[in-house]
Amino acid sequence: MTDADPPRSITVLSGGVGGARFLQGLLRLVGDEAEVTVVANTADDIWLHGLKVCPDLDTVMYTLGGGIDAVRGWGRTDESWHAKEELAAYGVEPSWFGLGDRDLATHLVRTQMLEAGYPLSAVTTALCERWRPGVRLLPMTDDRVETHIVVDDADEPSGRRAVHFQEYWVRLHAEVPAHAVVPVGLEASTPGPGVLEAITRADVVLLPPSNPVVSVGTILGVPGVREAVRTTRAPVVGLSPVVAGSHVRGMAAQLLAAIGVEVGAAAVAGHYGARSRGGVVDGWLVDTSDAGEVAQVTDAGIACRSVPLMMTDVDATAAMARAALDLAAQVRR
Ligand code: FO1
Repeated sequence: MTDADPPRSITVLSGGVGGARFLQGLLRLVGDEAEVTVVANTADDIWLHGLKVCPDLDTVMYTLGGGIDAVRGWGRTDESWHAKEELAAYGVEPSWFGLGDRDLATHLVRTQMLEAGYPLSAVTTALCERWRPGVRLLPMTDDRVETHIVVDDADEPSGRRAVHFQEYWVRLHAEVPAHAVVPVGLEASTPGPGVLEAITRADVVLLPPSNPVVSVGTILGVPGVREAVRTTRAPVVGLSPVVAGSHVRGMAAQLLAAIGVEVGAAAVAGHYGARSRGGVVDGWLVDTSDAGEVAQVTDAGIACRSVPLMMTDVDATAAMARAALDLAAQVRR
């Protein structure tokens, strides 16, 4: 943390695995010096076997609450899969989604509360009573939004069909071309309780190395959110999810291609755009392997530094968080 007045409130727009890993480092760095609010993507959510599954909310909650399976990066540690096996034995589809027995309890509690009339934000607060993630975890919206991906399908007259994001990622392993990303319900959604205030009242807003299309991009697509990020008094700093031309993990490369954005650290910064030119970021961190792209980012009106961005452990992510807050302090002046 720089000697300048350290931020008291930090808001992070996060997806799942990548965002959660970064948040571990941020919390290690700021400890209880700052309140961290996470606005999480909910368009990966899926209704499955009558249950509402919220992968990004749960990944942040489990990772910061100590329940995550660190190898998978999602779902619960010490997991078993008996319910999944039994469903498959009945021939119940989808059988491709990894529904763990411990994880199932979260979806049962969530679905019961939703059916009792509680909004997703209230459900998330209730679940966090148990996990105590050390952040305020806010769904980007309480409305139903689901990302669908348009892929090739020879059986369709149009030659294409839309599949739920989870089918694209989990069943198809993002190995087929994504022709379009369709965030169903996004335009009709409204920001969840506390979301806009968390952005406009923050001392710093961070865009972690989450998927810029289906995670951060979707959060920015909730009507009102992009405007709040563009106009907040807080400096906005992002960390590149692309390192040396690769997304490291996940499917950012495939989805950037679907929206016609090059898979590069500077290209993603350009996609977000400089706030001074109508975009959403003031600062951007690229990995040391992409130091050659710093000038391109700076030319786009975005302050840029190259630092190690591989999230190998919490020390590494804490160093990334420190670099992001230092850059935020620099651009604030
Ligand atoms: N990812 C997989 O690759 N395979 C799975 O079977 C799987 C199941 C799963 C269950 C609950 C959950 O919260 C996440 C799960 N994920 C699985 C990860 C999930 O698809 C991604 O983390 C996000 O949707 C993308 O960020």
